Amino acid sequence: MAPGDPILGLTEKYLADPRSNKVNLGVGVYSDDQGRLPVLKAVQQVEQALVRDQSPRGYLPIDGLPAYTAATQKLLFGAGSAVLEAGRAATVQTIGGSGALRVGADMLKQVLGDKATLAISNPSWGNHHAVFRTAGFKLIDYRYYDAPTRGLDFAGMLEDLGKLEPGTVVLLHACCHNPTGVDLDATQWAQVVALLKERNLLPFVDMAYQGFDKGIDADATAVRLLADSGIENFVVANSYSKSFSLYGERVGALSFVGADRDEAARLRSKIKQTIRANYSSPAAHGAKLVAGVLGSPELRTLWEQELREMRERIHAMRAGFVDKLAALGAPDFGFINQQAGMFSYSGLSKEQVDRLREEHAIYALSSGRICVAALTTGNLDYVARAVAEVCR
Ligand code: PLP
Ligand code: TYF
Repeated sequence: MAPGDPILGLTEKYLADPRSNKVNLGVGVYSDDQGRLPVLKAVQQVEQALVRDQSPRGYLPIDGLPAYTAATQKLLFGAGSAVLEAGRAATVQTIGGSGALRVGADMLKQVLGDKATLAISNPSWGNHHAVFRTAGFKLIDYRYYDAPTRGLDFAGMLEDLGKLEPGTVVLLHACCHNPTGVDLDATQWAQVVALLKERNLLPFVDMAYQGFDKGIDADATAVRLLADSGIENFVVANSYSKSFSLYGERVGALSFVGADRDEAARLRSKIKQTIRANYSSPAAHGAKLVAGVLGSPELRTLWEQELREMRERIHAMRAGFVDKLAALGAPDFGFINQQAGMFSYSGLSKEQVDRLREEHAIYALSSGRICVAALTTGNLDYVARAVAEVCR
């Protein structure tokens, strides 16, 4: 038997739990205030049009739906970006953000050969290690999370990145760091980008939560700074699973930036070769939904509004949770308001997490990671009381 996925395995346990007051703060999925996975109105409108039109179901090109990849480039780099004007970006549609990571890893491994090494934040999303290790990379950790302050060990991060061999691939979370919720600010990003350039490192940005903290452009700060940095090559994997609430449709994209238009064309040919030998071409439906929303000014505005509602609900749940815990006399959880996105490293120990599950039917990861996007006005009080109790 292969070991199960620690996050998805916990959801299986949660689903099998008969207690009616159960709460799943394990998996990273956004719920609305009724505890349901939202179906965005903008997405529904495109889907209804697709049903009406009943177009033929041919294969997509290897690199995906052109309207989808073009719209993706504008979201990542910004409309009017110099990288896009110069034709330096090769973007392909992938099977979710995970597929983007894997296609990117396979392609880089083929190019870099035995030297292929990836530096990963400590900690990081578990699947990062699995994907790059399986693709044949050597993995190195760089310091990131500072447990005593529940914040960023920025000095340690710079020191570790500064010691990497030139050519090392550096995986960076664009925003809403999974699992900690601890992000860099714009000034810190500028320093990291300068260091990556000086040390000739290859940036690989994973952006799975664009729009979930500050907004579409602010959350893309790392990508925009890299684009303006003069660094010739970098990679972006992005996912729409969260920002369109389209988890099961597997919508993501992989972008390789080259020195110029010619290099971008060579990069595209290499990525297509990797995809062809893997799954041949991506699935059409989810890409049509995203492209339909982003291609219509009205639906795009509606989507941005729905995305804003999601991030504002998360901010409100963070604030409400912190306030309730303070009112219950729990130790200070104020740092949760400083963390970004769906996750928070709560600082709860494995024993406290076990007690939450066994005594209160509240599921969290043994690392103490909780998904704050699963808190609702209906379960907030219950969860805060249980957390305060296991902290006593
Ligand atoms: N990258 C990070 C940091 C994630 O948290 C996730 C999780 O969903 C992904 C990538 C993968 O996204 P997808 O579900 O689109 O494969
Ligand atoms: O970290 C999470 O919870 C999300 C969802 O193998 C997820 O990224 C978790 C595990 C996994 C795939 C997606």
